[in-house]
Amino acid sequence: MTQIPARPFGFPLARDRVALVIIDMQRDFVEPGGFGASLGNDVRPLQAIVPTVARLLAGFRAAGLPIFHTREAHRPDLSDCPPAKRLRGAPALRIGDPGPMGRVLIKGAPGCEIIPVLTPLPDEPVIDKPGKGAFYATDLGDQLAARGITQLVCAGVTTEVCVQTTMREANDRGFECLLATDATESYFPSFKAAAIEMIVAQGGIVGWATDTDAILGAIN
Ligand code: TIU
Repeated sequence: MTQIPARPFGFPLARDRVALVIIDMQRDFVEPGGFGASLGNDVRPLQAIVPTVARLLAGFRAAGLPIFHTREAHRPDLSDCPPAKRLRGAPALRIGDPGPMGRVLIKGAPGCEIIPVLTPLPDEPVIDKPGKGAFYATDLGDQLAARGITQLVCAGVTTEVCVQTTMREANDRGFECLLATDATESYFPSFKAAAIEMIVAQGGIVGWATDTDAILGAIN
């Protein structure tokens, strides 16, 4: 068994049971004028990880390993968006409002699409999720179980919101999760750092963390 150098200790890679999950690399989070920006955030730090996420994606494709993509995406009638989520705070644009990239976080809107450089291939499932975690109200768990996947390499945005929530959901479902630390980003550098520490603390209470080179070195 290959061990990937990681924190808090080597990740015991099971090559036949691992998948990459790229979380919410959508225009709405990464580009100006989207949901992330409407919440008052500077999106540039998220743009900076795009080449690294692309390298991780290319490595999984080259290795012939399964890849899942997620999107935070709601139905046009907002029936899967609780008012408590839509009405929270005072964003410049709420979920469902028309913005420069179409309706914010609504399936089919240009802003809801994954950024072009990371466009999923036809055999790579795209999980539309109404929550922050990718398991809540989706069939991700069933899809992973059907393929015998028990380990997730996690990347995407934002580290302490949708990525960490998804890792916690996965951890509780028995998955071993490895975060690619340079293929994830937050609008808040200190939150990213804290999220990584929370994940690896206490003997890997949520999972493991390492960089993209370590992961690519093990799978290819
Ligand atoms: N606001 C924020 O940091 N994140 C989200 O709302 N969604 C995701 O993290 N995808």
